[in-house]
Amino acid sequence: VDSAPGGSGGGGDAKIVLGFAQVGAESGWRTANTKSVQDAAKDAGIDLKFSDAQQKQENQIKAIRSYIQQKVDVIAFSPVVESGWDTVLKEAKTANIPVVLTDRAVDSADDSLYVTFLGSDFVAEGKKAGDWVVKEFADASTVKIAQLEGTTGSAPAIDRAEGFADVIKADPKFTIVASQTGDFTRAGGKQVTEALLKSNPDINLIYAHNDDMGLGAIEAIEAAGKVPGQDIKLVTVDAVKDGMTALSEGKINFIVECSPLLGPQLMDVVKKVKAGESVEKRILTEETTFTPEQAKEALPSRQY
Ligand code: GYE
Repeated sequence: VDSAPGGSGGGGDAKIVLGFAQVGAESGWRTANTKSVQDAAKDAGIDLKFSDAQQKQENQIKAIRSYIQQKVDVIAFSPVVESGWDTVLKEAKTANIPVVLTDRAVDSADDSLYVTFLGSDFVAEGKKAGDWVVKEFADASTVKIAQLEGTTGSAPAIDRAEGFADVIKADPKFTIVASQTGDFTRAGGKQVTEALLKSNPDINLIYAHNDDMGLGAIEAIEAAGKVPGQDIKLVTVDAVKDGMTALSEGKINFIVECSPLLGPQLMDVVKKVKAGESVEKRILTEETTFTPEQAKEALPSRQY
């Protein structure tokens, strides 16, 4: 008997419809994250509506509004910056559409505007980078650091800077002599580093908020006739394949992992939310760190 209510003639339960507003395609991390979300939706039998905001908040807001209009079951998004979301989140709430934050957080005071936040602890990542720097430069008397920041106002840029600063401030021999955004892109990292090497040719270390900016920095360092990983050391965050390759070659010295494979966890949350089950307000992803030796071992089986 064909008794499925509201189905579109297929005879089964109607599929869950998920609207996902992605940040963009700014980095290797983001590409892997998008693939993870798309593959996991397929595996879970969830109907995914996907949009790419090209790193612009206004595009993300438009996408979320269109998902509200289409009456999707759940909205998930990775907020490009932390602030400015309350209005659109209230619109979703009024329409009774639950919102899941993935990867990046918002700074809204009212946490009833979203069901949960699924993603990494970016402050912890910054601390891990700082801990490595403290050990690596244990015998140095002064250490000049340049920081390549992620997208201005984004949770990972704010938190990775904070965690790192917290650790290195314990010893005055560490100074951040320059800190600028490269917008999480390779081109941005290259451009900022080019200028930086002119104004601060004697820096000892670059801390880049992601691998892509670190890879851009490597190009700029080599073009300036210096050896990345030796003349100027590099520590980055993400551990995507290109970053891990540079690490295994000694061009990057240390990488703090940030996993982009959030898709399966996201689909679990979406199913639970749709079924009216409760979920944790904060869901953390598990991560590690890599040295060049560990990168060589991990690379052959690396998924992204
Ligand atoms: O580290 C960076 C990407 O939000 C954690 O965004 C993510 C960051 C990631 O562009 O590569």
